[in-house]
Amino acid sequence: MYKEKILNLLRASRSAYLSGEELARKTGISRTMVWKHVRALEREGFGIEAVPSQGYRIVSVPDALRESDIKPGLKTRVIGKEIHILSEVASTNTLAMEMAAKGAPEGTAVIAEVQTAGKGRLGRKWISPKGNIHLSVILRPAIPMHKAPLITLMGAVAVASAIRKQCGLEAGIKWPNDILFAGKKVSGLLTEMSAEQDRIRHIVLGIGMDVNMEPGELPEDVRALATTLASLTGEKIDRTALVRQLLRELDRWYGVFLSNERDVLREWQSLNMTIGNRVVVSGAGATIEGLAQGIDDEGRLVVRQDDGTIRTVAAGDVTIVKRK
Ligand code: BT5
Repeated sequence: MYKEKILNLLRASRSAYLSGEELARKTGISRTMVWKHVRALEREGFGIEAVPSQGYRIVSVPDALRESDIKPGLKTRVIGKEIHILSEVASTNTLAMEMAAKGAPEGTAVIAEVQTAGKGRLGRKWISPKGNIHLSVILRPAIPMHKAPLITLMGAVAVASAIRKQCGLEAGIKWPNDILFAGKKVSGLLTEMSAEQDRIRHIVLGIGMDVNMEPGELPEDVRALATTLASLTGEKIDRTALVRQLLRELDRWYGVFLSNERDVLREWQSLNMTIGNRVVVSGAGATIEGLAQGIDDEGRLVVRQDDGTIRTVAAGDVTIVKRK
């Protein structure tokens, strides 16, 4: 427990040194004990620099995701109360849907290092190599079915906020499910649902993030449209810290969503980079072109065509043809 506290303090201070004295004071143990725990962390694969007059700081972390690193001090209300980590799975979304059907509690998170059959929307593939984050959470909101698409928007807000907080990158959202930086995709979301009549049984919100993978892992056509957080920041990302931040942001925004979905829509608007631009929306039957005017209460995209007709689109792929 003290070891985890020390680790969390060191993680939180990122590149700044924390003195042995401060660590001892904050954890309530002696400086010698602090040193012993630091040594134990080193044996677990953490690179910790110790400078006599300044203190300790983390210089490298083991890259594997472990529940024992993610859980301590997480303090979320719902999300991540149960965490399942797998080294390999076909798809975390498929597994989470199965677990949800068998009664897994709300907030259960399924994480995989590698997916062998990662899913995108509309039967597309999500390439899921080692070094990235593949996470699905089980949700059981008491909302009518037509509100379910808002869960994707809520998830996008949480992902963009986690990236901003953890990596310092001002990522934006492209309707409905892409997180972009400088026009390139760093994360995609896939929401699946099980429902009967108008009652939602459960929703699985799946998040794929391109974090530390080698860009060469992606086929050339996809590579041209994607990027990784590591290449954007120029340094390897602490995936554990990022997963923790993501679980916290999901917890926070899911809570906001349940109490007032308009607050989520407002935040989405401020992070979005679709509205106000000329767009082409495809994949929703006919292709629609026009000005992306906004989103409605159900998260659908409202497009004004050149002849003045207003079209509302529930699903599709957006290409921004002209920025405002
Ligand atoms: C998405 O679909 O963006 C949803 C991706 C959701 C992935 C997560 S990972 C955890 C959970 N478990 C799953 O099985 N899935 C979820 P869509 O908007 O349809 O985009 C798919 C398209 O993105 C593909 O057709 C490729 O062009 C491109 N793509 C595939 N892999 C990519 C990657 N790793 N990074 C960026 N783009 C990728």
